[in-house]
Amino acid sequence: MNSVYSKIHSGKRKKRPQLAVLIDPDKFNPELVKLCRKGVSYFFVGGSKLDSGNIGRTIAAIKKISKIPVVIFPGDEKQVSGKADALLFLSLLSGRNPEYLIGKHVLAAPVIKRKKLECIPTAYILVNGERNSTTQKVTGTKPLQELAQIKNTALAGELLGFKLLYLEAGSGAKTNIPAKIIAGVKRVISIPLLVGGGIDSVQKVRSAIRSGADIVVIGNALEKNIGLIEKIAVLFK
Ligand code: 1GP
Repeated sequence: MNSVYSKIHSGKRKKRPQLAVLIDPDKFNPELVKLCRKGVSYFFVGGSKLDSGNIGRTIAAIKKISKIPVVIFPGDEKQVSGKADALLFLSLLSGRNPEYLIGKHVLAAPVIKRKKLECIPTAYILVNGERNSTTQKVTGTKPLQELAQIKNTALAGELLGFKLLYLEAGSGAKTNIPAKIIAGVKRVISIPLLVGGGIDSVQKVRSAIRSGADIVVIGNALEKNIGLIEKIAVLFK
């Protein structure tokens, strides 16, 4: 089966970490997409305050330039478009807000089904956060701090049947996910591990890979400096 999930899974099986470039449609820069060639496995598209029209237009624009699969990383239930190759169906397991655990999913489910979009159930865990991230504000939840709690939450996600685990430090976070937390979570789960938030240098990418990230997600740093993609992409060839 030629799905996005099988591509992710095959990267993990072959121990070949993959890179996802996150594009916020409000800050879409076609020049960045043009620079993404070898080394970039996915475009993630999403943002906290967008509608489906916005998402669809951005995906169509990316697809005109590039053949790299586009995956929706939705900020809310309206960010669904049949133009994407897949959607990460995120459940915010670090929080206790029912809307972000199941409520919004009930609203999005019939749309996803109608659009025949590949849907990848993803356990989403917000970690650390020295400042109030957008995710915290929008969802009204607090990030997890303690390693034992993070590991147990990750494990619960896997046992509940989620297909991916996403450790999130928050968009533009000052502190990215520490190596110790990535490595600790990696030891207890067998599903692919995504790591993102505040990764803005080659060193931080290298550290995430060494600690066990199967997919490293980068957004803000590339919006600020598109030239960084070439230095980072070589780590994924
Ligand atoms: C945010 O994890 C992603 O949801 C990427 O974060 O924009 O800080 O790279 P950055």
